[in-house]
Amino acid sequence: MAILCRDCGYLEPEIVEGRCPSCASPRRIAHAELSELTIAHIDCDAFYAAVEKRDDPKLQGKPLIIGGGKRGVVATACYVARRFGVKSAMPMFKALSACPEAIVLRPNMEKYAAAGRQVREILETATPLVEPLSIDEAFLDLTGSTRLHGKPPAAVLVGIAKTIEKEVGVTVSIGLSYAKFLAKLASEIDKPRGFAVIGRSEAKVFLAKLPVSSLPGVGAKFTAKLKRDGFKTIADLARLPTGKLQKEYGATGARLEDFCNGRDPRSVNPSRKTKSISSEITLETDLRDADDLKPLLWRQAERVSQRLKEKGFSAGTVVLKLKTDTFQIITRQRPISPPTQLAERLYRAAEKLLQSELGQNHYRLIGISGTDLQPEQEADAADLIAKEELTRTTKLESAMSQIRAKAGDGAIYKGRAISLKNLNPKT
Ligand code: DCP
Ligand code: MG
Repeated sequence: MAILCRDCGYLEPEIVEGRCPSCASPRRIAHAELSELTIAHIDCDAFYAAVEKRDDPKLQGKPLIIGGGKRGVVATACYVARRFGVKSAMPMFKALSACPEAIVLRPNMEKYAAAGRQVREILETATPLVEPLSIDEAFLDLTGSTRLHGKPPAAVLVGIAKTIEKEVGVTVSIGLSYAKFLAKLASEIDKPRGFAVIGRSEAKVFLAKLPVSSLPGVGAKFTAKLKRDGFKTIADLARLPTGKLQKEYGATGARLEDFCNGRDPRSVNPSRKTKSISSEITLETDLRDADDLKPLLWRQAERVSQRLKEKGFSAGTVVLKLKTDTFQIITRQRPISPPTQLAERLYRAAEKLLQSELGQNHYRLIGISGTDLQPEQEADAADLIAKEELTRTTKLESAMSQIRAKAGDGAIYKGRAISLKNLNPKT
């Protein structure tokens, strides 16, 4: 039975009672499989709130809720506020009646995205096998990394948690196991600043008592169906004969049979498919007029077009993103057929979407994404667009790309982007 110090990562092969012999910390974790387990899930604690507390020492120790706005719900609450029963997705009025002294802040997504990226970069120093799941969590596969690091994954993970605390200023919880979904369940066990292990020896016993909704892919609807069919806990599923779940629920059932028996065939997959290509700009002054917004929109269309071409994609849907001066995010989308790589076509679709949003708000951010990505071979199929228009647009755009490649990004603007130069945007 090995024992790991959660503060300094010191790992002893045998349990020695008391504090860590290396750093005297009492925070130690013992497990027979500690040196063998390689799949980890790392999740930041009360992420948005942690970033805000990092940036404002006056918030330390106080109950803090991030949320509000039009939706009027809690995005997250710090662990002080959670003691009063405040939870994510709770209506704000309910949260404030549970914890009237809570400080409420609106989310600052750009800040959280930057912190999330920083966390990811630290994870990637330990292994290239990092699979991000959301802004604040990722799976890591540290199989075969013991020689490189000179220590087993459990000790490497302690180091990662310390680096994140020091460099990003937020804390994380770690789950360590041999399978992805078990690592994710483990990271929940001991939050915040947690480190929990689920080994092969206890996986089935651990799972048995959990509700079926703890399994990946079992959402509210499927949970209700399983309940109607008499299955409440994972043990209820695990005791079925082999093949029964597949017979009842098809491929989903087969997956469930794996999970409820502590098996997860999914590997940690760092190359998550690109789902969208986007470009956005935050403005120094909030803008509302078409004449000001359209040149910016054109510039984003050009950037998205450029990236689509670089990555060999075309976009089947164009999404317009706007953020109002009160930080509400508006997204509007429109299919584009045939899919495109051309700035001109991206722009025209986005412009139509923008047209319906004009006059209602001042905007502090405007952006375009190309989603529903298709291979570039399907882009701008000539027989489906007026031929003359297509060749003119393609020729013009490729000439502009060439000039930019030689002379830099600011070298050439199409007419509608000229007024950009006067706007002096932030990014
Ligand atoms: N989030 C949100 N709305 C939700 C849930 C989450 O806006 N219903 C946001 C706020 C969270 C962030 O996503 O800070 C990460 O989600 P988590 O579920 O990991 O929650 P936290 O990190 O806040 O808390 P925990 O310590 O439980 O992980
Ligand atoms: Mg989290």
